[in-house]
Amino acid sequence: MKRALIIGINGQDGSYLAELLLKKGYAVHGVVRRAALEDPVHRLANISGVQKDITLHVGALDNHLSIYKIVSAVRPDECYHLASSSFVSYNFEDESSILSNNFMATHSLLSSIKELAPDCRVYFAGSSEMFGDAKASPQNEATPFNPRSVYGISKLAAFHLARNYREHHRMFVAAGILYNHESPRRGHEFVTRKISSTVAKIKLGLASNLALGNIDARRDWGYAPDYVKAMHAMLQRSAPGDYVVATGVIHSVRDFLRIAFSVVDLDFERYVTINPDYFRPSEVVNLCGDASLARRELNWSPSKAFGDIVEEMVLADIELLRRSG
Ligand code: GDR
Repeated sequence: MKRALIIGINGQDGSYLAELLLKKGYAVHGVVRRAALEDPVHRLANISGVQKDITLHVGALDNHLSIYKIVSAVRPDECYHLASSSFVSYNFEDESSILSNNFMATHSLLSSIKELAPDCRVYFAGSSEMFGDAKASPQNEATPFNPRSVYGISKLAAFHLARNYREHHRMFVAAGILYNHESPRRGHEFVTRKISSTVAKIKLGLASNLALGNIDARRDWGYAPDYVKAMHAMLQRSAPGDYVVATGVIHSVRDFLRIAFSVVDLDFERYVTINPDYFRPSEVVNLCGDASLARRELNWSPSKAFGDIVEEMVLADIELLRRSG
């Protein structure tokens, strides 16, 4: 039985990946923060369906020894590094923790694996934010990086570190360059879930307004359960590589809004207000991924159309609210 270790197992991607690996017969271990164990109803909700089938370890990403001890206890065959500060914040106050959580934590993990389980195959979660203000569109693995946020810079630095462990230490480290991917398990701080959960509240009479920033911002939005399949496929290759994972289709926040409100037969123009506080000082405008390499080498393709993702998210949030009374 193969052992997999998922850092950040209770997040959107970690939870879908845990389900996928359990189905494939893996022994699944996951790392969560102590605070998550103390508030399982909220913070372990994504893995509540599989919690009895997995082994959880408490770890702090900013504590090298805690990561080292977990790798030592699990000795994984595959390790998926999904935990990070994932909100693209432009606040100066967040910069230090973003750099530490995304770069230094990656170093703790890679160096621990090198010492304790050098044959372990590692997946590193890179991001389209590494392309930032991209000079070409669509982007593929050869497009130059041009990050425009501290988040993008932290991911790019960690990506180079991951490549360095691959090339210099001859470890199997694969990197996904993932574009936005959504689902009913998406965190509420991201625009898609903010919209779907507020539309559900408006439908049930629990809210009357949705305040957003730049609704003309455009993204390449895919479906999270598809994206974890690509992560797993990367670690089954004979050699590690970097892969763009994206749909190649871009939509605006406005498109998302229009569909989300139409699912409940409402017109978004009547409910949405624009709040300049939510605008970003530098918006990434050209992010659209070319996943040809993933299609060719991983046999990967997106399964769900944009409109169907939006609809699933809105209906799931309505159901969630109804169940919680
Ligand atoms: P992003 O996702 O920054 O692309 O990062 P997010 O959903 O936060 O923003 C998408 C776009 O929506 C616009 N927007 C708003 N965004 C938020 N969060 N809240 C609002 O009220 C709002 N109004 C408009 C934003 O300006 C932006 O253009 C995600 C994360 O998952 C990263 O971790 C990941 O690396 C990248 O996707 C790929």
